[in-house]
Amino acid sequence: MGLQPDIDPQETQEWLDALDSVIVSAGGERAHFLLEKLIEKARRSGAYLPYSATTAYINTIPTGKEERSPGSNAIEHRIRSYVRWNAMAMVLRANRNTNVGGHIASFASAATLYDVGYNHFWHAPCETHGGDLVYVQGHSSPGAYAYAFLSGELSQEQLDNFRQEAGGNGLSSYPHPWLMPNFWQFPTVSMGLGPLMAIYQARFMKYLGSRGLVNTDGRKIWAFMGDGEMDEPESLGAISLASRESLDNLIFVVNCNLQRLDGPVRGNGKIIQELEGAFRGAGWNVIKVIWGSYWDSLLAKDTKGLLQKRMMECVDGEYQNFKARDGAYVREHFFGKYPELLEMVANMSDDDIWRLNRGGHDPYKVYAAYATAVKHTGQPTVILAKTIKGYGMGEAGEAQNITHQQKKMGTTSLKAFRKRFGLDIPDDKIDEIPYLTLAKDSPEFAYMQERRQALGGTFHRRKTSAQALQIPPLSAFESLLKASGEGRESSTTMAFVRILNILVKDKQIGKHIVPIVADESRTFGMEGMFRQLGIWSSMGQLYTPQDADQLMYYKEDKHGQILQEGINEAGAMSSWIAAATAYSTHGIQMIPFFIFYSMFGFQRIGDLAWAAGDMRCRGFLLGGTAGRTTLNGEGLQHEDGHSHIVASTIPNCVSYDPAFAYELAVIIQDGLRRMYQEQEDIYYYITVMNENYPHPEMPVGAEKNILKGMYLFSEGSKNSNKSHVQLLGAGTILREVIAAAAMLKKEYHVNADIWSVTSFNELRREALSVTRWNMLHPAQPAKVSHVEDCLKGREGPVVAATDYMKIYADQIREFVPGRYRVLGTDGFGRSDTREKLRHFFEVDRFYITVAALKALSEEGKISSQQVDQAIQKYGIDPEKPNPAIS
Ligand SMILES: Cc1ncc(C[n+]2csc(CCOP(=O)(O)OP(=O)(O)O)c2C)c(N)n1
Ligand SMILES: [Mg+2]
Repeated sequence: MGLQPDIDPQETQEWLDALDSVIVSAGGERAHFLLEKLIEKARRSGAYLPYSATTAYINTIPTGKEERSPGSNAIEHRIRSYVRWNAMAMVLRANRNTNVGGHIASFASAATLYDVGYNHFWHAPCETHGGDLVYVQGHSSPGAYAYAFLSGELSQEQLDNFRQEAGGNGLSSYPHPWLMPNFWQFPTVSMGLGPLMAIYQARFMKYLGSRGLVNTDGRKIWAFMGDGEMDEPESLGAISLASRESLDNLIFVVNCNLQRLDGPVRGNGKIIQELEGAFRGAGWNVIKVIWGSYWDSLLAKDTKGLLQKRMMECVDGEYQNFKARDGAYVREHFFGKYPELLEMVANMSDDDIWRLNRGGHDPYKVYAAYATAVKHTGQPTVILAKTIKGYGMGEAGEAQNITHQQKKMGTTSLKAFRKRFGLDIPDDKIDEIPYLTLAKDSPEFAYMQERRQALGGTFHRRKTSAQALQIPPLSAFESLLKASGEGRESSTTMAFVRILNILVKDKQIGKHIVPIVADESRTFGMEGMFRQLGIWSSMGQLYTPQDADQLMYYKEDKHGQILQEGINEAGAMSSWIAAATAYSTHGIQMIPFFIFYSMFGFQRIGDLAWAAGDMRCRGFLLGGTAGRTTLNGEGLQHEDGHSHIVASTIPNCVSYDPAFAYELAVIIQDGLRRMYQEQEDIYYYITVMNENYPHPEMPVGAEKNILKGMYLFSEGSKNSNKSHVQLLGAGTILREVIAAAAMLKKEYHVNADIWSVTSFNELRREALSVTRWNMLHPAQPAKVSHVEDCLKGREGPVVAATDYMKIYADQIREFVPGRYRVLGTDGFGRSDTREKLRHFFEVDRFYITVAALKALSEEGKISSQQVDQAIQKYGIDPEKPNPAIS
C-alpha cells in the first residue's frame, strides 16, 4: 500500500522542519531515535504502519558523509583504463583465431568495483594480516587476468592463451583452482554457489577464530556477484544465516548492471530496491551506490524531491534503455517527464547529461561504500552498485540486450573505446588490438606496486599446501580390525562413530577434526558427541537445554567443535568446503567429516560437490544409511542406489562402499594419510549403513587390496571335479553373497571364491589407466589391472551383486575375464523390510544363487533344468515385473 497524498502540506513542512532542527542540533542518531519512538507510539495507539523494507532510490551514504579516497584518482583512472582495454583485448584476440568465446560486458561494468578493491582494500596474506578472500564473479575473470598482467604477474603469452588450456600455460575461462592452482581460490561461475559458499566461508572463519586455531583479525570475505545471479535460490538462500551469525567479516558486492544474459533482470521493476528489501529484511547492512558524483549537484538542487520521485518511478528497463541511447534521449525521456526537471538541466549540454554517471562507475562513491563496509560491525554488508553492462563498448554492445555474449568489436567501436578512456594506440595498430603495458619506470606501474606492497603484496596467489599432519597409524583403530565377537552386532555407521571418537581424541589431529551434520546426528548415533565436543555457537548457550540432566545433553558452546547446520545440506556442504580448503585459505589443515543422508548428498547438492573437486577440497563425505535396500522402510525418496555413480563422475573424489568395520578403518586411515600427510588434493565419499551384523577380523594383509577396491574375502575349496564361480559383493550385499556361496556349496556342490569389492569406481579408474598405458606403450610388456590380477587363473563365471544400480558393478566388465553377470538395484525404491526389498530388487542370496547357476549353465557346467528348478525352489516368479521399471 502506497502513502496517502499530502492533505496538509503546511503541517508536513512543520514536522520536516522539526526533524531538520533535531538533525542539525543533536545529529542523525538522535533523529533516528525520535522517529522510532514516534513509530512505536503510533503503532501502540492503533495506527497501521506497514513495514517498509526499502529506502529512497538514492545512495545510502549522503554526499557529506563519504569517506574520501587517499589515492590518486588520475593514476587509478589510467590503470583502470589499461585493465579495461586488456580485458577486452584478450577476449577479442582469443576469438579472432579460435572460436573459444569469452565475455567483455560483465567486467566492463565491474571494472571500478574491482579496481578500488585491488588498490585500497584487499590484503594479501602476509606477516601482519591473514589475507582477505575474494570471490571474483565468474564472467569477470578477464578483468582479474588483465590486472595481473599489468602488474607483471601474467605474461602476454598466457593472455593470448585465454580459454586455450589444453597445451598448457593457458588461462581458464572462469575461476578454477583445479586448472590454475596458484591463482584462483574460489570457483564461482556456477551462479549462486559463490554467494552461498562465501557466507559459510565467513562463518567458518569465525569458527576457526573462536576455537583459537587461526588469527582472523581484520580479515574480510568479499563476494562479487551479478544482479541476474541473485535469481538463484542459492544466492539468497543463506542470507539470514549471515545476519543471525553477525558475520561482519562478510561483504557482498552485487553488480547491478540491470541485465543478465537474455535481457533485463527486472525490466518492470528495480533490482536494487528488490534486493535492498530482501537484505534489509534479513538483517543486513545495505549500502546502495546508485548515482555517481555528477548527480550530486542536481540532487542538492532537488529541494522538492521531484528528481528523486522521477528516479523512483523509472523502471530498470528504462534505465537500461537510456544508456543504450544518448544524452538527448535521456533529456527527453527522463528529465522531460516534468517541466521542472527539464528546467533543472536546461543549461547542461546533451554531453553533460550523458556524463551523469552511475554509482558503480564512480571511484569516489565506490571507495566510500567500501570504506564504510569494512568498518561496519555486527552485521554483514551488501553493496548494491548500479552500473552499465558493456560500459565503454558503445555501439558494439553498451547496455544492449545482446551484450552479454558480444565477443566481437569493429574498428569504429575500438576507436570509440580508445577515445573514451584516453588510450594511446596508433590508428594503424588498433586492429591488432595490442595489449597495453606499463613501463617499469612509469608512475602507474610504481603506483600499482606501491599499493600492493601496502596491502601485503600480490593479490591473486593461492597457497597449495600447509603443514602436514601426523596421522595415527592403522593400529590406532585396532579394536575395529578384530572380529566383533559372537552376538556383538553393529553397523558400519556405528563403526564410523567409533573411528571419529578415536580421531577427536588423538593428540596430534584431534582438534583439526570438524564433524558436520545437517540435523541427522541422532539418525547416525552421533548424539553422544554433542556433550563431548560441543556444538559450535558464536553465542554459547543462552538457555538450559531440555535434556540438561542427561549424560549426552544438547550442548552449544562458543568453543564447540561440531557444526550443526540444521536441515540444510547445501549450507553444510559449503561449511565442509570451507573446512576442506582451510589448508589453502588459512594455512591450517582441517579434517571435515560431513555425514548426511546419502540421497540428500550428491543428488541434492551435486553442483557443490563438483565445485569442491575444482576447489581441491580435502575431507570426508559420508553417505549415511546408503543403498537401495539397506535403509528399509523409508521408501522412494530416501533409498539411494546411485550416489556412487554420481561420485564416480568427480575426478578427484575417491569413493568406497565398505561392508565391514575393518575396511572402513583401513580406508579412513589411508585417506587421512593421503590428504593430510601427503597433501593430495582428493576427497572421500564413503557409504555407511545402519544394518547390524557381526564383523569378522581383517584377513591378514588385506589392507593394500581393500584400498585398491577388491580383495579375496574367502576362498572356496579347490576341488577340480566341481564347478566354480567367482562371487563379487559390496556393502551390505556382500553378506547376501556370502550366504549365496554357502547355498551354492551345500545345495549344488559349487565352490565359490568370495571377493569383497570396496570400490567398483576405484577399480575402473585403475583399470582404465592401465589400458591407456598399454595402448600408448604397445612394445613394452603389458601392465595388468587389479581386477585382472585378482581374477586371472580363477575358475568359473563371475557374478557381482551390490545395493546400487547395475551399472555400478558393470563398469569393470571390460576387465573381467570370462562371463560376467551383474545384479543391482535399478528402479525407484519403496518401503518394506530389507528382506522383501532385496527380493524385489533381485539382489538377495536366492537371486545371486540363480544368477550363478544360470552362468554355469551357459558354460555347460549344469543343465538349464537345474536353473529352472532352483527358480521354483526359491519361490521366484519368472513373470515378476521388472523392478527397474515398476
Ligand atoms: C547455475 C548457472 N546457470 C546459468 C549460467 C549461465 N550464465 C552465465 S552468465 C549468465 C547471466 C549472468 O547475469 P548476471 O548475473 O547479471 O551477470 P553480469 O554478467 O550481468 O554481471 C548466465 C545465465 C551459469 N553460469 N550458472
Ligand atoms: Mg547483470
